[in-house]
Amino acid sequence: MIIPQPLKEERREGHFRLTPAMAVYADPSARPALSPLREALEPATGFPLPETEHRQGAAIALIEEEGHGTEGYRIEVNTGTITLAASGPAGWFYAIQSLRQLLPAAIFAQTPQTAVEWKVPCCTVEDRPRFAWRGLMLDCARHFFPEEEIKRFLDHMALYKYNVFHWHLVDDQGWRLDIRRYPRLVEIGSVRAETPRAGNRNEGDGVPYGDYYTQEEVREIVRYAAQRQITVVPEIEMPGHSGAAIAAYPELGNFDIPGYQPEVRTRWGVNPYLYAPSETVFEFLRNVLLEVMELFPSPYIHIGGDEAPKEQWKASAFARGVMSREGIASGEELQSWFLRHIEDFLLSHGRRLIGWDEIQEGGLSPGAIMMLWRDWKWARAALNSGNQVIMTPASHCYLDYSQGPVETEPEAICGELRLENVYELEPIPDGLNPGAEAGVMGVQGNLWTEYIRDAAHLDFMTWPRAAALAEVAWSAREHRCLDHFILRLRHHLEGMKTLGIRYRPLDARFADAREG
Ligand code: TNX
Repeated sequence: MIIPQPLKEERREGHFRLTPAMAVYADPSARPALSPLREALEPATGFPLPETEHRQGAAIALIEEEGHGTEGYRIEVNTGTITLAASGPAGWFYAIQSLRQLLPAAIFAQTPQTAVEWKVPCCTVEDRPRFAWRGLMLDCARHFFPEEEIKRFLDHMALYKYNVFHWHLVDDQGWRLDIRRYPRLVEIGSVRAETPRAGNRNEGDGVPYGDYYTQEEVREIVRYAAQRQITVVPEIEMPGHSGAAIAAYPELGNFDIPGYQPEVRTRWGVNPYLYAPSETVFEFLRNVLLEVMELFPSPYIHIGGDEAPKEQWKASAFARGVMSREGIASGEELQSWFLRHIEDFLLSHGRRLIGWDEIQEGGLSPGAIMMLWRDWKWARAALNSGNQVIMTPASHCYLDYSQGPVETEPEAICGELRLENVYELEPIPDGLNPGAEAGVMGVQGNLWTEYIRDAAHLDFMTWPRAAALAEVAWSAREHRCLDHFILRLRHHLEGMKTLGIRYRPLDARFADAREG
C-alpha cells in the first residue's frame, strides 16, 4: 500500500518472500543505492543483504534504466526477484521507499522481528512525481528542535517522498543560526526573556528560552538530508520578522524613530520592528548570506518578506530620505527595492530568491519565486506574469491549525484544517493564461511552531496530514481518491506507530473506510 499513490500500480497473484540468505545486485551506477536499501530492510529483517556481482541469482537488483527522469522509477516484483529500476539516485531512493511500503508494517521496526513473514505482493509499479517541489517547512525560531529531532523529521519526510526541507531559522522570537561574523546574533538574538504561557497567550511564563544550531550541526543536517534526496532551503527573514537580529545589533533597525527599543520578542504575532533600508543593513545581510550560502548548497535562498508593517519606515526620516532619493512612493515599493538588492546579490552567487507572497505587493521581480500563503489572486498574478510559484495556501497547507473542532483539539494558533481538506487541495489555480500552470513548482506544508513546543506535538500536528499533502504533491490529479487514500493510510498508521510517530488518530468516521 503505497503513499503517495504511484502513477501505475498493477498487482498480480503470488508473493516474493525475503529470506535471510538473499543477495543484492547493483549496476555500477546504482551501487550508492545499496546503503539506503540496507538501511530500509536490514534493521527489521535482520538479513545482511550481501552484494553479489551477478544479476543472475540476486534476489533484489538495482538497475539503471533510461526514461525515468530524475525522480521516477520502476519496481518489478515476481515470485523469484525484485527489480528496482531508475535513471538516477533519487529514482532508486524512491523505489526503495515504495518497496518498504509494500512490505508488512513491521518493516519499520528498528530491531529484528523474527515472527514476521516478509512477503511482497507480485506487482509492477511505474512512478514519477507530478510536482518537482514537495516541501515541508519547520519553524525552529518560535520553538527549537534539536539536531536529532530534525533528523527524525527528515526520515519521515523521505518516506513520503518529500524533497524540500524549508528551514525557518530566524524570526522575531529567536535567531537560531550561528553566524561567525556576527556573534551577537546567537549570544543575544537566540534568547528571549519568556514565552507565552500554555493556555493563555497574553501572559508570559517568566522562563528564558533559547538555543541555536552551530555550523557543524547545520552541515550535518544538510548532509543527512541530501542522503535522503532532500534539499534544505534556509529562510533568513527580511525586512520584517527580524526583531531578534535588530535586538542583537540595534544599528540595523530604524533607530531614528521615537521610542526605539528593540528586543527579542516574547509574544507571537506581527512585530513592528524591521530592518532600516540602509547600506549598514545591506552589508550585514550580504555577510550573513555569504555564510548561509557556504552552509547550504541549495539553489534557492528564502528571504521571508512576509508581514512587514511599513509604519517604522514611514516614521523614520532616514527611510523617508531613501524613498525620496530613489523616487519610491510607498512602503511596499521600498520593500521591493530592498529585496531587489538582496536578489541581485544572491543571483551574483548563482542562487535564486524565494519570498512569501507579500514580495509582490510593491512589484515582483521577474526572477523571484513566490510562495503563496494568502489569497490565490497573488498566485494567479505571479504565474500570469511568468514567475514561478510554490503553493502553500494557509487554507490547505497550514499544519499548525487544529485538526478538528478547536474546542476538542490541543491548543493551536487558530482555525481548523482537517485531513480531508488537506487532501482536497488542487494546487493549480484557475484563471491562468495558457501555459502559465507550468510555473507552479509544487506544494508545501508549513509547521509554524508558536503552539508546537516539542517533538511529540510536532509529530501529532504533522502526521497524518503530511501524508495527505505528499499525495497532493506527488500523485497524478486523476488518481486522487479520498476513500482509497484513507484505506492505505490505515495500513500506514501501523507503520507510523512502529516508527514511533505520535500521529493524530483518525476521526471515527474514517476508522472503517472501505474501498469503494
Ligand atoms: C503567519 S505565514 C506567518 C507566521 C506565523 C503564521 C502562523 C507567514 C509567511 N507568516 O509568522 O507563524 O502565520 O500560522
